Amino acid sequence: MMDKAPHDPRADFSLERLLPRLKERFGDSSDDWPAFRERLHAHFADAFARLLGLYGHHYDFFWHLEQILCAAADAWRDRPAALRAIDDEHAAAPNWFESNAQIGAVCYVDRFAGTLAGIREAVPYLVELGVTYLHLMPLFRSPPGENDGGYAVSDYRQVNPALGTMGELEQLAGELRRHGIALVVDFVFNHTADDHPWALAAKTGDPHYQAYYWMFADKAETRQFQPSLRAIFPDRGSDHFTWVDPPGKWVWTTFNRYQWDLNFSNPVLFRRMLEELLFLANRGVQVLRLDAVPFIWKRAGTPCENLPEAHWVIQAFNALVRIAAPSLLFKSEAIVHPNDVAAYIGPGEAQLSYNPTLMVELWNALATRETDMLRLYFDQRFHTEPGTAWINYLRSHDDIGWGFADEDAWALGINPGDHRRFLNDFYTGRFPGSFARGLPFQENAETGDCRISGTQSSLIGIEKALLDGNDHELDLAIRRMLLVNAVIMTAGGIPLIYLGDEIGQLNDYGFADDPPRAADNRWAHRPEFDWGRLGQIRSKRRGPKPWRRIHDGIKALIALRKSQPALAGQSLTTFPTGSRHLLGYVRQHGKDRLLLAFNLSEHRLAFAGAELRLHGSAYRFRDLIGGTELAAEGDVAMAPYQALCLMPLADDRIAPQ
Ligand code: OTU
Repeated sequence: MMDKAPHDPRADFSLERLLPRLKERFGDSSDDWPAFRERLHAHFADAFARLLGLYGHHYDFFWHLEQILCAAADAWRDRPAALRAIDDEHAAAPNWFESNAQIGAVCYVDRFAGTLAGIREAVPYLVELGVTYLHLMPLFRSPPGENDGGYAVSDYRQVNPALGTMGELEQLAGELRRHGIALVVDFVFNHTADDHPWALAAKTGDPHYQAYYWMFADKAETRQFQPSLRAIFPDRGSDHFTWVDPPGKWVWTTFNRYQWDLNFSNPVLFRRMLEELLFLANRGVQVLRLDAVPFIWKRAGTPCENLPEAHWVIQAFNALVRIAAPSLLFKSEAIVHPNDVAAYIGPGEAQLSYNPTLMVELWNALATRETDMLRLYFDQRFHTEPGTAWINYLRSHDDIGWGFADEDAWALGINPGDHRRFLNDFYTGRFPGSFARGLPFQENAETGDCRISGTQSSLIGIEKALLDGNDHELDLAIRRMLLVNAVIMTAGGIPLIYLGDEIGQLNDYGFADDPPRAADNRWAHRPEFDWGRLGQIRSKRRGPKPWRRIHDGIKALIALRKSQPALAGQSLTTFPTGSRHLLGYVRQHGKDRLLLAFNLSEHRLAFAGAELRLHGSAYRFRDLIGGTELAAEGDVAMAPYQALCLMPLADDRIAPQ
């Protein structure tokens, strides 16, 4: 006889047993309970399966489960009416974020507008730009001095006093909402700052709080992990563990030594972080950017990146959010191998995700003037499930690391290691003929590897052309910039602008003189927003030329995106172009269809007209970027770095008989 798998009696757990306990949280008079109960029934199975997988081996698992569900119940009970209205609105249109009207922007509060009050004053500019999604970079209380740009959080419930208060953030969320802008903030949940109250309690020796982190009395215990870990910030050395005294222990610190990794294998920590997460949801935040997701689960003998349990933690959070704050979305930040990036995006996990792969493929195409790897990317990796969207961007507040898939490079006969060295040389400006002026970030002495810092303008050639006083190069650089922005605006998902890039801001080298920032050259591409320049661009005299051309060009692309329903969603199909320097894709949404064509080189080239006719089912097109009509009788000439957005025009000759 075959052995049957032993029956796990815990899986028979019935939610009914917990209902009386949860109902109590709402008191007698409340109308809130029925709605909560309904969503609990809809999503409990998902939450339960994930929590059982993560914490089922704890003898007191059901007590933890009850505590976790009570936290969800409390959050729903306390959820403000205005946010419940959004919950209803989004329940009726759950895929609102797939609309072509969506435009994202990201900034540091202080560097863009000084304070939260400053952000409120900047709302008219954001509205004018067409922004519908605003990511304010970490704005929570942080240690003074070095704090990794706020990514060391001392208190998730307190805004950095220099920027404002939690009350102001809540007000701002409401004001943004009234202007159709969703507020996005970070959930830095892999680590806290070493002065978070939990860390301070752990320092005094309290074992309850020490169990929130990864702490080891004996260095030998860390050796079950250390050999298989990857150095994220090699400048600080390769040891992931930091000696802290008191309490005389080794603390796991993946990033900087003052950022202590949280221990999600502890169900109490999971619940405490759920409470922080739901607290932020109830302040009016509509999207939480989940920072550093690959690192949240650790297991000895593995790289401790992208482990299955990291996904289960996010899926459990997501199921609980569906119950307690249903309109909140997650955006994952995983800057890893393309397969691993894609694994976090899904309706039951992170609905949104940064798209670092597309970003890297675009910079690669600009450096090489070749589109093969970009096309391979679109064909094989860009597609995601319905109910999800990529956040497509050209650069963030972080460095650029060459995270294309080695196998994609090999498939095209490119040696990935050599090619990464070339890209580093190119974007630091060391490669002969390079147009870029980036900085090498975290150069690894052992491997020679590095990543790249730089603003969009500095990386794309504007800084160099201005320094060289070369008008021809400046013209090419601006065309290049508008070309990649045209890809971002038309490829689907949500395009994300780092505020300042739309007015062409260059690297700011001043960080080198400011001690807390000097060692981190990512500050070069986090300049203070140049409101003076924006004022000039908008003035009657219409300001200095390159900035105006960049700004007007990007605004026109935003307007194009917003006016074309074909650009909603993410359905994208590439087609042959007749040249490896050219890229072509079809965007289709419902019955609307547009053809996009790009010349990634500084040479005039001919685009295969037969392909345009075939994929557009037309001979004539209107180019929505240049505003002209164009006949594809033969091949179509494309100017250096030209982007075409072609709307097929009805044509008698191919009308059905
Ligand atoms: C993130 O980035 C943030 O974006 C950084 O600004 C922070 O310094 C860091 O977390 C720590 O909070 O290594 O180079 O795969 O690559 O989370 C940037 C994800 C980073 C990591 C990413 C991390």
